[in-house]
Amino acid sequence: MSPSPFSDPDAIAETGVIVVDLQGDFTTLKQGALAVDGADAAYVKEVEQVTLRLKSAEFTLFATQDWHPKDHVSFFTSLPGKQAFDTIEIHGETQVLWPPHCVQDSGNAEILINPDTFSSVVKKGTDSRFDSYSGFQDQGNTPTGLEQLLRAADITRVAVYGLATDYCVKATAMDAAKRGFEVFLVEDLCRGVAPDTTREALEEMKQQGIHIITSNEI
Ligand code: VGL
Ligand code: ZN
Repeated sequence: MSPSPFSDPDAIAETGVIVVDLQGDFTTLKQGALAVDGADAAYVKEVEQVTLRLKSAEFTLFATQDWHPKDHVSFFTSLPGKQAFDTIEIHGETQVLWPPHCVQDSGNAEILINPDTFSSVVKKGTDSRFDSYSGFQDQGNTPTGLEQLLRAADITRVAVYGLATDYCVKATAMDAAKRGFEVFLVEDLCRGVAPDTTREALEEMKQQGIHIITSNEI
């Protein structure tokens, strides 16, 4: 077995950990509006434990937070006659219309790990006109600031996990790879909205050169 790329202090200093959208609305634990299968109490506890272990090991930790205004374009309630999970075309892309979720300042928009754990929490999807699955930029190409934070911390490599594998985790990992970071997707700390799109997401990430690993490898 090759040595873990995370074992020596220099490697750890260059590695950022990005915890994606670990928020009540995506969990069954908090009976979220967009609860993802398997995002239950045991899952959240495991993510928290591993994240705290990585903090003790001195990785630099980042979190993304879906943070939508009440009238957000991705909510089915923003369009007359639409239902949850209908799809429409916006800006030439297919947009799933979600139940309202992660509404700014609502309890279920809170991150389920103490925010002080992270060196930064990056909010996304804050513009009512654009969705933002990626933690790096929204669909109107406005950056969130995450890339600058990673560069300022001299990070070249990222480990990514959280919710949901087939949407925000995938988009964030793919965007990191496109920006030249070496990306490790921690599969056992992710849960997906649907099995088929989750399988496809893992395949697409592999093809992009993203390493698919498990939490015991980091
Ligand atoms: C997400 C759907 C809508 C996610 C966010 O975090 O994967 N999915 N907004
Ligand atoms: Zn959202």
